[in-house]
Amino acid sequence: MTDLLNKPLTSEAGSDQFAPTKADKFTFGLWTVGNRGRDPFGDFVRPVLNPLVQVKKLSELGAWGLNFHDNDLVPFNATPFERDRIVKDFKQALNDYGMVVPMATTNLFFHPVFKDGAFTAVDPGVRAYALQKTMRAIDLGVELGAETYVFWGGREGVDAEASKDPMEAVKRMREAINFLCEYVKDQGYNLRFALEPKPNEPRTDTYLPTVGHMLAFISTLDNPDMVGVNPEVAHESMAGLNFYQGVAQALEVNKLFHIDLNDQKGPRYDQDLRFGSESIKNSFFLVKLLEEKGYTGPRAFDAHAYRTEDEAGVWDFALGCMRTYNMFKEKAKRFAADAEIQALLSEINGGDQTYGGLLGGKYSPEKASRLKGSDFDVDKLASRGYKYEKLDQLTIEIILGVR
Ligand SMILES: [Mn+2]
Repeated sequence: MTDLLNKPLTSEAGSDQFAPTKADKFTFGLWTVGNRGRDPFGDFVRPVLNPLVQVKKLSELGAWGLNFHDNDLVPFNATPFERDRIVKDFKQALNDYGMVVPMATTNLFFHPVFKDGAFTAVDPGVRAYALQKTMRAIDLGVELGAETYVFWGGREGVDAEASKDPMEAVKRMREAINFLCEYVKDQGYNLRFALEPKPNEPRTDTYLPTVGHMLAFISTLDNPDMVGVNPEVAHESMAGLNFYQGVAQALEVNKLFHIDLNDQKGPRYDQDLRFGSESIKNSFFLVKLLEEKGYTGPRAFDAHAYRTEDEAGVWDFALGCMRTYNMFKEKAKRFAADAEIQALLSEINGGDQTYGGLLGGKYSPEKASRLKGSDFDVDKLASRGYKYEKLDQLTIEIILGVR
């Protein structure tokens, strides 16, 4: 490995205030920088990038850690001997370059056995095999230090609607997650699950398609405290939803266990673009939320370089994700420190928030009676100007760097 590891860096991390550091807690999936640019219409455009090289280069660029699907690291058909050798070398590289593995996951979508899904497949043999593969992958993740385990239901969906009962599918998913939670408890692992929704692709429709569906599903599990969500920018955007707001709802109920950062242009196929490269305003509010509202987990990038890029372009992509996050972090600080914006926000949100004691707190018959008997000057309330045009323009001026 020495030759590979001594290859010079192709991109400079930079030394300005936006240069990523390990304190920023940036992580990348092995499948992200390792993405070889294959798509449904064209073959690989980049050679295999050895995981040990990824560890070194990402560390030098300022990343904190790496995530993987079981088969990103250990090939599907590896023997136990090969597995142990690969894991030993990977652990050594993590140690050498001060990198961590905060999250791991299972590939339950690539091999043809999973063409009808995994936990929700109609074939019981496939469902049982998916549980076995996941338990083994959980063991692997925990061995490398993972404390969060992600479930993206890659092919947990349907093409022929008549083929599956969607209520049965949700029950099967619940049974699988319940079983695997018990497995984690049985093993004494310090591991939480994060469920990742996606509305479609590769299946025509995927079960549990959005953050909202997932949060509702989690409340029906045997161990709901062990399970949260892993929202991905592109996935929620494919459903035409406001990612920032979905993440906020998850955070508000302490269910944001992990987050997959990338970008997406409109409700199309899953583009996994460089973070902040397209939806600049939504990305700004997302970073502002994560930085100001107590999210302490990894800032994980689940994206890949354009198919036009060679290896140098891959490192440009990785550094770009991290620098852009830090630029938005700086913009959020400017927003918080801007006297005019803060005065405007105070004015917008000012006034007696209890409205003379009619709002806030719990229901009481007395409060209900007072509310029903109150006189409201509806015309006065309706005539208010909210100054949102001014506020939004000031926000744009912060983001575009003129304030
Ligand atoms: Mn994606």
